[in-house]
Amino acid sequence: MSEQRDEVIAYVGLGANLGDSPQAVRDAIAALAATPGVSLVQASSLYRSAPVDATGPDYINAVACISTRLTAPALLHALQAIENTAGRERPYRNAPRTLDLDLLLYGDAGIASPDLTVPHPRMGERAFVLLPLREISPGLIGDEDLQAVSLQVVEQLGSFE
Ligand code: PH2
Ligand code: MG
Ligand code: MG
Repeated sequence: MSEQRDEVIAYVGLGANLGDSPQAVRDAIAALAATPGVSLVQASSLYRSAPVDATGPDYINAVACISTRLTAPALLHALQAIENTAGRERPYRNAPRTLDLDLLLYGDAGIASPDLTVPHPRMGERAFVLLPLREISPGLIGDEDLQAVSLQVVEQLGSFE
């Protein structure tokens, strides 16, 4: 019998602040949906915010909910391949980027490997993650979670902006 993995619900944070960022985020959502072993469940609207702990133009962010039969490391690899196709360069930490795809949640797994930490260690400090996440999965984010990031200015854009 061939090995058959159960589908896992996972959440991916998308961000970009170089080039045509809205288009890069939309293209990345399409690339995720087209990845073998990944089905797109729902994508949030696009959001605009100033860089947090970083420099450069405003970011465009979104969050996608996917269902996947990929393992977490295989999914991470697929995310990095999509980043690389978008011309992602890594000159220094938190440098402006054409595309950033972060694995936020992978089922209820806790992962601490040298390459991957899940849940994403900084997601709770970032309104640009929590607001789109709450848009698509309100049950995941409580009022207290949003309270903690309420001073961060994040503008919700239409999905087609
Ligand atoms: N990503 C970072 C650092 N800072 N700021 C915003 N507004 N959006 C991001 O996606 C972002 C950031 C590192 O990945
Ligand atoms: Mg990131
Ligand atoms: Mg990243």
